Amino acid sequence: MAWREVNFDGIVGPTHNYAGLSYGNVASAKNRGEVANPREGVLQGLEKAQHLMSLGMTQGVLPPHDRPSLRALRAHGFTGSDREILASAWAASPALVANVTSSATMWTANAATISPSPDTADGRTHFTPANLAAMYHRSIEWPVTSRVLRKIFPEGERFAHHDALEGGTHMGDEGAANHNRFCDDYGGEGVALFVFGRGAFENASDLTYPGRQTLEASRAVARQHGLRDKKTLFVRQNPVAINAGAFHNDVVAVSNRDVFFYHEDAFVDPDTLERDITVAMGEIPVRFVRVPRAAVPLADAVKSYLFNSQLISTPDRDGMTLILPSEVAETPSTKAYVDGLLSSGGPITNADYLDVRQSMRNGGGPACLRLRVALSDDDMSALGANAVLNQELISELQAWGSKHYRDRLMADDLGDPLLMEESFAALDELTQILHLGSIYDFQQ
Ligand code: SUG
Repeated sequence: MAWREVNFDGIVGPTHNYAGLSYGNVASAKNRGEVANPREGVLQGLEKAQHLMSLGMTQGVLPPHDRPSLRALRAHGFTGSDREILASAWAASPALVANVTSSATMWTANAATISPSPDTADGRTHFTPANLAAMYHRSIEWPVTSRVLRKIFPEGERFAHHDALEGGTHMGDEGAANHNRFCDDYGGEGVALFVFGRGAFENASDLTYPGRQTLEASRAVARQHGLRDKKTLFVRQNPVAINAGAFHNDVVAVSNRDVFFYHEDAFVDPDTLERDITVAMGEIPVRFVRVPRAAVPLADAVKSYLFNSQLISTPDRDGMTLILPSEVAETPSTKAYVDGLLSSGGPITNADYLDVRQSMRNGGGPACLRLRVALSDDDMSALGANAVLNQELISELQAWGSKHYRDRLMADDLGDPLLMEESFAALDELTQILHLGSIYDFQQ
């Protein structure tokens, strides 16, 4: 049976803006207060999805969430009609409104951790939505994320869903951004590598920025997915990388099948890690592409998002392809490195540069915008909703975004009731396009 990796990209939401909400995320802090262009953002994201389709990849989408989150505002004690809730919350705390209006759900690498069926004890694909407890604006995402995932991957014989981990920041879980899976073919048994920032019950005094993911959270996800001990590894992210702005491991490392492309400073002891991965993989050799800091300083890796690229196997190309943000081509050290990499005779032979600047300014590169799911032909036939793209659907989404989205959004606009109403109207229409049913609170 044929297997494939499907990338589910987060659709940029109509309230995409630069509120500087993520401490430890250098781009989010730097661009605080800038003017955002949600329409350009949604079209850039769809363009990326379209590019992957043109390479023969199967491509899906996940919808943005309803923002402002009236559910969150009600939980803060605001009452009345939708307009009254927004007006009183805006009068009380524009910062709170900015948090509940963020379009951060576009970064679907943080939506969930997924273990495909060859790796799990019960032979089903397991999903745990990430609690994203480290950042308030993201901690409110998981209930809608879970509803969406359950629509697309119906619970039952093939797919199993868990709730997000309880326990607040002690059990902080950031989803697939801190998870890599090594395998030969996608349908073969894989090795899961979970990367954490700190222990839940320790004082990580070596961190200046938050270590968002804990070891205990990673272990809990692995346990509830039924992963095999010998095929599951846990490694701490290098505090040096976190303190340099790599708030998720996918800012300094990316894998695909048997290839691991990562920065020398991503892990404290890369030699031991390579040995552990090699042992866990058994017969299947892993190809490591370790990028030395002498070639690419850590600061350039974080600034350009070299490692936040998508590393993919396309049907028509022999070697693997990197889907990189344009910033990599504009940073001399990373551009030179990639040029050399392609002619080095190694596993990565192609590099495509794409413009996702609206997302990049909030610290979200190509890899942040996608959630990977390894699926068999039978899994594909069991999917619900209409979230896998074809040319017609992508054109429909482009027209939908162009019609509904503003081309200019600033912090001062977030209290505007018209923005809320426009956004809900757009999302209501989107649920019809994607056959998602009523997933938003305003539709219940
Ligand atoms: O969680 N930025 C996101 C970026 C997530 C990137 N994802 C991965 N690396 N996989 C975050 O820090 C900024 C929103 C703002 O400031 O308005 C934000 O949430």
